[in-house]
Amino acid sequence: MCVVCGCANPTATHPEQAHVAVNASTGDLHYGAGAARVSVPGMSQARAIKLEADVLGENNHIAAANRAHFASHGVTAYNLVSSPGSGKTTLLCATIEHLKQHAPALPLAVIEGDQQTSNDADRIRATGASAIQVNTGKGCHLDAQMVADAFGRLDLHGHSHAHEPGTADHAHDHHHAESLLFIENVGNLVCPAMWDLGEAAKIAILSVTEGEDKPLKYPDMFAAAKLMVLNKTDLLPYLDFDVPKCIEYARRVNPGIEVLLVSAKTGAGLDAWVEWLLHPQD
Ligand SMILES: Nc1nc2c(ncn2[C@@H]2O[C@H](COP(=O)(O)OP(=O)(O)OP(=O)(O)O)[C@@H](O)[C@H]2O)c(=O)[nH]1
Ligand SMILES: [Zn+2]
Ligand SMILES: [Zn+2]
Ligand SMILES: [Zn+2]
Ligand SMILES: [Zn+2]
Repeated sequence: MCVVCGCANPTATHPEQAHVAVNASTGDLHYGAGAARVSVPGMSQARAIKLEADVLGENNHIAAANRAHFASHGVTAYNLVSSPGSGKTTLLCATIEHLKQHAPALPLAVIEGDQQTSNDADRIRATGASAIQVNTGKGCHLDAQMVADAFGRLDLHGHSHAHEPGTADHAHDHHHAESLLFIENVGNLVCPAMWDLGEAAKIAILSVTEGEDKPLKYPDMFAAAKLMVLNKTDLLPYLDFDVPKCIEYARRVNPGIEVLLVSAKTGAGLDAWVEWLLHPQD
């Protein structure tokens, strides 16, 4: 039945507002069962689909330009996505220290996304690496334009030549050394999955304190990720987290997803993690 007016069949009665599916035996509500996979009060499913296509279409256009721009500078970009507090910044700081030892000549930089504060960019800059903080205010994810704007301000971009303002066109190809750009997205396991930033890969960081069922509860994120990093493994002895089950859940939503176990705190697993970052195609 429809929760809005109590009628028996929302799909039949309100074809433009088929926004919620109700489980007949439990009464559970599913607002993502319609064609748009999302419900917006007062908006039809068709309109929601159109709006999403328009917004994401423009974003995808900018993301494609970012991807070409990164390639022309020899930059491999990774988009780190997770819930708040999974350890993205801690892992990045540990990764930067690790790379200082093992690949000291490798240029790298970080774009830090958060709603507010420059805490994370300050933590990255304290390692000596360059970072730009992007605050989104009420926004809950980074978009491709934000990344384009931030990338242009990084040393990594390192132009001796000038761009045409507002474009990423180059009159010539760069032959720079390989370099890494880490983009730490806003802590949010939901919508960053939809937003292409021009990255080579999305990397989902899941800390073992969050529960092994997260890939099933937030499938879009784990479906979008090339790699799942299980962080805070130093805490496993104190938790009931089931690692094989978590990996099985992640592969249920994304059969091809790769998995690494790390502790940003102890450094366990960082060798394999850094190896992956340097050779993502292997
Ligand atoms: N025990 C343990 N704690 C960790 C580990 N990695 C991060 N932490 C802790 O987890 C907390 C959150 O870490 P952050 O690095 O700030 O997490 P984040 O994902 O960057 O958080 P947001 O940017 O707010 O989304 C901090 O207290 C870290 O010290 C780890 O491997 N083991
Ligand atoms: Zn109704
Ligand atoms: Zn952070
Ligand atoms: Zn969002
Ligand atoms: Zn450029």
